[in-house]
Amino acid sequence: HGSSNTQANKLTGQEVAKHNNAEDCWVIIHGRAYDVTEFLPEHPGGPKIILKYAGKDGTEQYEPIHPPDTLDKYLDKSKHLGEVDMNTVEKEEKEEDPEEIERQERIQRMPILEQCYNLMDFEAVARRVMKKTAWAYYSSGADDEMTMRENHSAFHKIWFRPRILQDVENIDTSTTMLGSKVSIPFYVTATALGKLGNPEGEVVLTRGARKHNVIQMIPTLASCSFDEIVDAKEGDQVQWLQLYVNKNRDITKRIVEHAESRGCKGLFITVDAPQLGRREKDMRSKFSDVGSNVQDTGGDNVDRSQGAARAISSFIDPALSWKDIPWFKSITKMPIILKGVQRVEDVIRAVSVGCDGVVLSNHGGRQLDFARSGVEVLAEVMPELRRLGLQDKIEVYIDGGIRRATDIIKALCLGAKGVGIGRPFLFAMSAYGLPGVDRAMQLLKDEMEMNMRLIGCNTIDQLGPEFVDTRGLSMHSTGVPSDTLALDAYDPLAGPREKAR
Ligand code: PYR
Repeated sequence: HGSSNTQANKLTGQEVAKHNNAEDCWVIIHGRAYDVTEFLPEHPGGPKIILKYAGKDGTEQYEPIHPPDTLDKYLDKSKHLGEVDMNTVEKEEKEEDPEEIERQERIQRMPILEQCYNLMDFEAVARRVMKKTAWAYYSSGADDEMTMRENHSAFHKIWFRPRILQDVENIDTSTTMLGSKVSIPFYVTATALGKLGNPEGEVVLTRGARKHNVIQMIPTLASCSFDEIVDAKEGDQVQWLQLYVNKNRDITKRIVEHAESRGCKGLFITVDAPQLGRREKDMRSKFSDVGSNVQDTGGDNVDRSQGAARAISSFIDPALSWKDIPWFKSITKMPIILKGVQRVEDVIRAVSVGCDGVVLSNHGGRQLDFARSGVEVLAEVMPELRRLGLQDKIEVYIDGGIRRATDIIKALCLGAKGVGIGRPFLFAMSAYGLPGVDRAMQLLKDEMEMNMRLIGCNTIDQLGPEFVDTRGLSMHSTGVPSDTLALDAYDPLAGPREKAR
């Protein structure tokens, strides 16, 4: 390309535009040109999406779904062609997309933040204002989405047995998780592709977590790089790492060692996703433009037309097994927690191989449909651990469907050390940015204090199984038909609705 360099040795748009096909493909990302011809068949998101930008500027598509170090990490330096004089690059005429125009109108009519009174409200707003593909990726569950909905409704089958006259003037919701003090027993669990919801991505959650003194679990498949998310923390703020285990264990070892050196206080190995589930909403939205945190060049037979989840996950090792746990223990001093345990036998096995914790989770209903809710599994696990005298050998967490502080309290009564919350913070961030995340966390804190008071407990260690009635928990059918007479008479709350059109 040397001959065509113009002023200040920059490439011109015209020069780049000549390399516009599968045999010879250059693209511009953030003002620099790259020769991706040989990389095309290896792109985890498939070659098609790159070819759409062959000879052109692909930054806008690229940005939300690739951590900033992607090109340095995965494209040989010889293919980095240098700066482009962006004044010489033809601006694409953007067609007016009617869907996007409508979305912008909905954003204009968004309820103000103070109209959101609970976590569901953020979700209702996010649904209206997010880009369709982004909403589809975040909100989708596996298959018929039975487990996804069960996660939330499982909490409706647990009822309280509050106690009275306890002097509940002072309430303290603080506790510890894996030895770290937190102000309230929830953590921000790992969720992928944060920049789909907010241009700044996961660091927004880092800031929210800091403000409220809660722990953030950093996802392997974040939009921001791992280091950006760690750099965004302050002081003694605590972060954990969620790990997808790569077929190439050298890569995994590097990730784990780096996380430990950067101060991560827990290694959460995802064990419920040897292959990512089938999320049809995501697939339907034809999310072909993906490739977050690409860890593998695997040009094998990955089907790349199946939505964001499939496209970003081809590196995950389905051969991961119990035999690997000693190896993890040999490469890190971080506590090891298995994320995605779904039966009591596996909790006991996790104790016996020396794990420090488990997260009873079905991955937000995004993996095996008809997996039971974390809270139902919890109710099965804790009595058995107590019977075996193992209850203090391991910290038990749950995630999935938690939308209210009463859900958190129910889980803690049943013996959970804490709960993970994922989508609600993503939706708060997508709709309202950091102020949304801040408000969502504050709402949970306020609900928590009030409800602790109302069941008659001042501190977290007072919560126990005697405060809940779980007899309905194993019923997977709806016990009570809807009261249609009452429905006619009932005035629903005015939610965060849009103003009249
Ligand atoms: C998910 O989409 O559920 C991932 O964990 C990547």
